[in-house]
Amino acid sequence: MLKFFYAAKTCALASHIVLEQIGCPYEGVKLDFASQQQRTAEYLAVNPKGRVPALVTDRGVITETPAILLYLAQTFPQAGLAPLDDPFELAQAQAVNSYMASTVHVAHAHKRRGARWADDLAAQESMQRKVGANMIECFELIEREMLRGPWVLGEALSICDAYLFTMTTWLPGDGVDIERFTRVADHHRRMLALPAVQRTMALHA
Ligand SMILES: N[C@@H](CCC(=O)N[C@@H](CS)C(=O)NCC(=O)O)C(=O)O
Repeated sequence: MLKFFYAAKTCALASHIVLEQIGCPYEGVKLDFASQQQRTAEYLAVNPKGRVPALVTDRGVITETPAILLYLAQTFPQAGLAPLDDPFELAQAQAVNSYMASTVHVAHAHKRRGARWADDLAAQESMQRKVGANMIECFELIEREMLRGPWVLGEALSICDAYLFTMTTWLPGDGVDIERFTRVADHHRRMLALPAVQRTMALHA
Protein backbone atom coordinates (compact mmCIF):
# COMPACT_ATOMS: atom_id res chain seq x y z
CA MET A 1 0.00 0.00 0.00
CA LEU A 2 1.16 3.54 -0.70
CA LYS A 3 2.32 5.63 2.25
CA PHE A 4 2.00 9.38 1.92
CA PHE A 5 3.88 11.89 4.07
CA TYR A 6 2.40 15.38 4.24
CA ALA A 7 2.06 18.43 6.44
CA ALA A 8 -1.04 20.60 6.75
CA LYS A 9 -1.59 23.35 4.19
CA THR A 10 1.65 22.66 2.32
CA CYS A 11 2.23 21.83 -1.34
CA ALA A 12 1.55 18.20 -0.34
CA LEU A 13 -2.12 19.15 -0.62
CA ALA A 14 -1.92 18.70 -4.41
CA SER A 15 -0.78 15.07 -4.32
CA HIS A 16 -3.14 14.40 -1.43
CA ILE A 17 -6.16 15.63 -3.41
CA VAL A 18 -5.13 13.36 -6.29
CA LEU A 19 -4.83 10.34 -3.95
CA GLU A 20 -8.33 11.07 -2.64
CA GLN A 21 -9.74 11.68 -6.12
CA ILE A 22 -8.32 8.36 -7.37
CA GLY A 23 -9.70 6.57 -4.32
CA CYS A 24 -6.76 4.16 -4.05
CA PRO A 25 -5.84 2.76 -0.63
CA TYR A 26 -3.03 4.70 1.06
CA GLU A 27 -1.74 5.42 4.52
CA GLY A 28 -1.40 9.12 5.29
CA VAL A 29 1.27 10.27 7.73
CA LYS A 30 0.91 13.86 8.90
CA LEU A 31 4.10 15.63 9.95
CA ASP A 32 4.07 18.51 12.41
CA PHE A 33 6.22 21.34 11.06
CA ALA A 34 5.87 23.30 14.33
CA SER A 35 7.97 20.64 16.04
CA GLN A 36 10.22 20.25 12.96
CA GLN A 37 9.20 16.64 12.35
CA GLN A 38 10.44 17.01 8.78
CA ARG A 39 13.99 17.23 10.17
CA THR A 40 13.96 14.10 12.34
CA ALA A 41 16.38 11.29 11.49
CA GLU A 42 13.37 9.02 10.97
CA TYR A 43 11.86 11.26 8.30
CA LEU A 44 15.21 12.15 6.69
CA ALA A 45 15.62 8.42 6.10
CA VAL A 46 12.44 8.64 3.99
CA ASN A 47 13.21 11.95 2.30
CA PRO A 48 16.74 13.31 2.78
CA LYS A 49 15.50 16.70 1.50
CA GLY A 50 13.51 17.17 4.72
CA ARG A 51 10.50 18.31 2.76
CA VAL A 52 6.99 17.08 2.02
CA PRO A 53 5.40 15.50 0.09
CA ALA A 54 6.96 12.04 -0.07
CA LEU A 55 5.22 8.99 -1.45
CA VAL A 56 6.49 5.56 -0.44
CA THR A 57 5.77 2.94 -3.08
CA ASP A 58 6.67 -0.73 -3.30
CA ARG A 59 9.64 0.29 -5.49
CA GLY A 60 10.93 3.14 -3.33
CA VAL A 61 10.24 6.74 -2.39
CA ILE A 62 9.08 9.44 -4.80
CA THR A 63 9.55 13.11 -3.96
CA GLU A 64 8.77 16.33 -5.87
CA THR A 65 5.15 17.19 -6.50
CA PRO A 66 5.19 17.03 -10.33
CA ALA A 67 6.79 13.56 -10.15
CA ILE A 68 4.27 12.27 -7.61
CA LEU A 69 1.34 13.69 -9.55
CA LEU A 70 2.36 12.06 -12.84
CA TYR A 71 3.23 8.78 -11.10
CA LEU A 72 -0.28 8.64 -9.61
CA ALA A 73 -1.92 9.53 -12.94
CA GLN A 74 0.08 6.83 -14.74
CA THR A 75 -0.36 4.19 -12.05
CA PHE A 76 -4.13 4.70 -11.92
CA PRO A 77 -4.99 5.50 -15.56
CA GLN A 78 -8.64 4.62 -14.99
CA ALA A 79 -8.96 7.86 -12.99
CA GLY A 80 -8.27 9.81 -16.21
CA LEU A 81 -6.23 12.51 -14.47
CA ALA A 82 -3.69 13.14 -17.26
CA PRO A 83 -3.71 12.98 -21.09
CA LEU A 84 -1.42 9.94 -21.04
CA ASP A 85 -1.89 8.95 -24.68
CA ASP A 86 -1.08 12.35 -26.17
CA PRO A 87 2.57 13.46 -25.86
CA PHE A 88 1.83 17.10 -26.74
CA GLU A 89 -1.05 17.41 -24.29
CA LEU A 90 0.94 15.66 -21.59
CA ALA A 91 3.78 18.13 -22.18
CA GLN A 92 1.27 20.97 -21.73
CA ALA A 93 0.17 19.45 -18.43
CA GLN A 94 3.79 19.08 -17.33
CA ALA A 95 4.49 22.68 -18.34
CA VAL A 96 1.71 23.87 -16.03
CA ASN A 97 2.91 21.67 -13.16
CA SER A 98 6.54 22.67 -13.68
CA TYR A 99 5.53 26.33 -13.55
CA MET A 100 3.70 25.72 -10.26
CA ALA A 101 6.75 23.98 -8.75
CA SER A 102 9.54 26.15 -10.08
CA THR A 103 7.95 29.60 -10.13
CA VAL A 104 4.69 29.97 -8.17
CA HIS A 105 5.79 27.84 -5.21
CA VAL A 106 9.19 29.52 -5.09
CA ALA A 107 7.63 33.01 -5.25
CA HIS A 108 5.45 32.09 -2.27
CA ALA A 109 8.36 30.53 -0.33
CA HIS A 110 10.12 33.90 -0.14
CA LYS A 111 7.56 34.92 2.50
CA ARG A 112 8.47 32.42 5.24
CA ARG A 113 11.59 30.74 3.93
CA GLY A 114 13.71 33.75 2.99
CA ALA A 115 16.56 32.34 5.09
CA ARG A 116 17.14 29.88 2.25
CA TRP A 117 18.36 32.73 0.08
CA ALA A 118 19.81 35.34 2.46
CA ASP A 119 21.13 35.56 6.02
CA ASP A 120 20.68 39.32 6.14
CA LEU A 121 17.36 40.05 7.88
CA ALA A 122 16.85 43.24 5.90
CA ALA A 123 17.26 41.25 2.68
CA GLN A 124 14.75 38.67 3.91
CA GLU A 125 12.24 41.43 4.73
CA SER A 126 12.82 42.95 1.33
CA MET A 127 12.06 39.58 -0.30
CA GLN A 128 8.92 39.21 1.83
CA ARG A 129 7.66 42.56 0.59
CA LYS A 130 7.84 41.32 -3.00
CA VAL A 131 5.80 38.15 -2.43
CA GLY A 132 2.37 39.69 -3.06
CA ALA A 133 3.46 41.40 -6.28
CA ASN A 134 5.21 38.26 -7.55
CA MET A 135 2.18 36.09 -6.83
CA ILE A 136 -0.04 38.61 -8.65
CA GLU A 137 2.28 38.45 -11.66
CA CYS A 138 2.15 34.64 -11.64
CA PHE A 139 -1.61 34.50 -11.35
CA GLU A 140 -2.15 37.11 -14.06
CA LEU A 141 -0.27 34.77 -16.39
CA ILE A 142 -2.18 31.71 -15.15
CA GLU A 143 -5.50 33.53 -15.60
CA ARG A 144 -4.57 34.57 -19.14
CA GLU A 145 -2.60 31.58 -20.44
CA MET A 146 -2.92 28.43 -18.32
CA LEU A 147 -6.55 27.90 -17.51
CA ARG A 148 -8.58 26.73 -20.48
CA GLY A 149 -11.72 26.30 -18.41
CA PRO A 150 -13.61 24.95 -16.74
CA TRP A 151 -10.54 22.91 -15.73
CA VAL A 152 -6.89 23.71 -16.43
CA LEU A 153 -6.69 21.38 -19.45
CA GLY A 154 -10.24 22.06 -20.62
CA GLU A 155 -13.12 19.66 -20.16
CA ALA A 156 -11.36 17.00 -18.07
CA LEU A 157 -10.25 17.30 -14.46
CA SER A 158 -6.52 16.54 -14.16
CA ILE A 159 -3.53 16.53 -11.85
CA CYS A 160 -2.97 20.18 -12.86
CA ASP A 161 -6.21 21.22 -11.16
CA ALA A 162 -5.09 19.85 -7.81
CA TYR A 163 -1.80 21.73 -8.13
CA LEU A 164 -3.34 25.03 -9.22
CA PHE A 165 -5.91 24.78 -6.42
CA THR A 166 -3.13 24.24 -3.87
CA MET A 167 -1.35 27.39 -5.02
CA THR A 168 -4.59 29.41 -4.82
CA THR A 169 -5.07 28.41 -1.17
CA TRP A 170 -1.88 30.36 -0.42
CA LEU A 171 -3.07 33.64 -1.96
CA PRO A 172 -4.89 35.09 1.11
CA GLY A 173 -1.80 34.53 3.30
CA ASP A 174 0.26 36.32 0.66
CA GLY A 175 -2.10 39.30 0.85
CA VAL A 176 -3.63 38.67 -2.59
CA ASP A 177 -7.40 38.73 -3.18
CA ILE A 178 -8.23 35.76 -5.42
CA GLU A 179 -11.28 37.62 -6.77
CA ARG A 180 -9.02 39.84 -8.88
CA PHE A 181 -8.56 36.73 -11.10
CA THR A 182 -12.09 35.89 -12.24
CA ARG A 183 -11.32 32.56 -13.89
CA VAL A 184 -8.94 31.38 -11.17
CA ALA A 185 -11.55 32.25 -8.51
CA ASP A 186 -14.17 30.28 -10.45
CA HIS A 187 -11.76 27.33 -10.67
CA HIS A 188 -11.14 27.53 -6.91
CA ARG A 189 -14.89 27.35 -6.21
CA ARG A 190 -15.30 24.39 -8.58
CA MET A 191 -12.52 22.55 -6.80
CA LEU A 192 -14.03 23.27 -3.37
CA ALA A 193 -17.23 21.58 -4.54
CA LEU A 194 -15.45 18.25 -5.21
CA PRO A 195 -15.91 15.68 -2.41
CA ALA A 196 -12.24 14.59 -2.74
CA VAL A 197 -11.10 18.17 -2.18
CA GLN A 198 -13.40 18.57 0.83
CA ARG A 199 -12.09 15.37 2.39
CA THR A 200 -8.49 16.43 1.82
CA MET A 201 -9.03 19.96 3.14
CA ALA A 202 -10.45 18.46 6.34
CA LEU A 203 -7.25 16.45 6.77
CA HIS A 204 -5.18 19.63 6.32
CA ALA A 205 -7.24 21.80 8.71
N1 LIG B 1 9.95 21.04 -5.00
C1 LIG B 1 9.26 20.37 -3.90
C2 LIG B 1 9.09 21.39 -2.77
C3 LIG B 1 8.77 20.73 -1.49
C4 LIG B 1 8.69 21.75 -0.36
O1 LIG B 1 9.40 22.78 -0.36
N2 LIG B 1 7.82 21.47 0.61
C5 LIG B 1 7.71 22.35 1.74
C6 LIG B 1 6.23 22.50 2.14
S1 LIG B 1 5.30 23.38 0.91
C7 LIG B 1 8.43 21.77 2.94
O2 LIG B 1 8.39 20.57 3.14
N3 LIG B 1 9.10 22.61 3.74
C8 LIG B 1 9.73 22.16 4.92
C9 LIG B 1 10.96 22.94 5.25
O3 LIG B 1 11.38 23.79 4.46
O4 LIG B 1 11.50 22.68 6.34
C10 LIG B 1 7.91 19.87 -4.39
O5 LIG B 1 7.36 20.45 -5.33
O6 LIG B 1 7.42 18.87 -3.87
